[in-house]
Amino acid sequence: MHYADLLIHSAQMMVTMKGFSDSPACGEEMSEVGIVEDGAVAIRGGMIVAVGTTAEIRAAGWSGPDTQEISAQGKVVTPGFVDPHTHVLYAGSRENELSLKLKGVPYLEILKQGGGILSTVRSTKEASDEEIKAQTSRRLQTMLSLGTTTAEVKSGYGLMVEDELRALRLIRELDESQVVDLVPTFMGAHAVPPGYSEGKFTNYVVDEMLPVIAAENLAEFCDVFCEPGVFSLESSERILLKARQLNLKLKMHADELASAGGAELAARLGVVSADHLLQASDQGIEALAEQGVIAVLLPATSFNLAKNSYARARDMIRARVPVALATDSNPGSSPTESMPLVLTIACLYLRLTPEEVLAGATINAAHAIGRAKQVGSLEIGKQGDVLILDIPNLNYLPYHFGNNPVETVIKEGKVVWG
Ligand code: IZC
Ligand code: ZN
Repeated sequence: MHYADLLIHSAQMMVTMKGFSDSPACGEEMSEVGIVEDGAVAIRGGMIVAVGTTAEIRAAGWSGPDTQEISAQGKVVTPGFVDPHTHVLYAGSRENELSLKLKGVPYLEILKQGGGILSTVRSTKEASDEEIKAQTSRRLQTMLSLGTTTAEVKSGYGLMVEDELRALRLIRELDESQVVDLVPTFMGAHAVPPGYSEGKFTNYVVDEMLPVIAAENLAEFCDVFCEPGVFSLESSERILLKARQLNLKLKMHADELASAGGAELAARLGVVSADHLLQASDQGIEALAEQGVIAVLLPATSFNLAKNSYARARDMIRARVPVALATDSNPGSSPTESMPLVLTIACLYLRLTPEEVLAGATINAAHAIGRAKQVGSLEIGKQGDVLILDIPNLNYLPYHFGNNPVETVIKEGKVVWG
């Protein structure tokens, strides 16, 4: 008999999210979270080998003399959170923009004046590789302590080819040197740098950057900030079509600040995910549902922009668009690393249930970054990425906010935090 290396047992409530590894949970499926009472999960060689009640797992004899056992009595056990949209690789911060925001200066106006994204481009360029990695490692460690075990990370604070390549190389080095699994996205089309028109920079992204980025094999996805005043629908389409030709998977920042047909374009291109979507039209939402595009919603960004405007998550779920949730962690519009905070805001302001927010932060998030076969649920054959939450039931997770509900983080069968 091969015994487990780790057995987590006696969970008051274990939420498995099982059954959605092939396609994301849509509509009422987002409430089918696979709850097991008195739950247990056994891990061997970093992978889940058994999931069930404590009695079932004990009867099957998974626990041997060298098996580490952790009791989750009175607690909730879930898959590790997957954060499918972050911009965590950068140096510096932008707390100076807070007073501008409070005076009513819009986010895109700060960018037009050479601040915003362009200010982080400058502070990142001035920093050494070691400084960028040290600052980003700290953010990733905070994310891990808040339950995130897998995260997407975008480039986009380089804008010029050598700086974007550097960012993607640093993401790869960080993936190897710290615990959180990282999925790299090329986002050279994040802002138009000084000295370029949008058209000229789009040509540069398509003709100069994308071929080099694809040849270096450092990115899995390509993303674009598709927004009036940043990259138009036409520019975004050109960039994404070229990226697809070069075998990159596609994502889009769509309809965040203005309703401009971003969701419709995302559906027409059949991107993996369309993100933000605060201003998506009814037709746009229908089109996303028809194409099976995942809506990655970023309610902490809405909260932090402080305009009382949130994505229409209920309409999306009613239309059977698969919904995922992310932090959008970035120094401008969402300076947080906290998935638990995102879950609370999603519950209160996107009007999602505790079950739906957990589906959005685990299995649907894994689908949004092409990792649903590896992570996002507690099922045999998946990575042993597990959270023990010091809460008595699932409702408590979004209910008690502003603290950290995570007691223990297990990554590939090893206790890595708590
Ligand atoms: O640094 O402001 N929205 N990109 C698009 C961001 C926010 C990141 C930033
Ligand atoms: Zn973003």
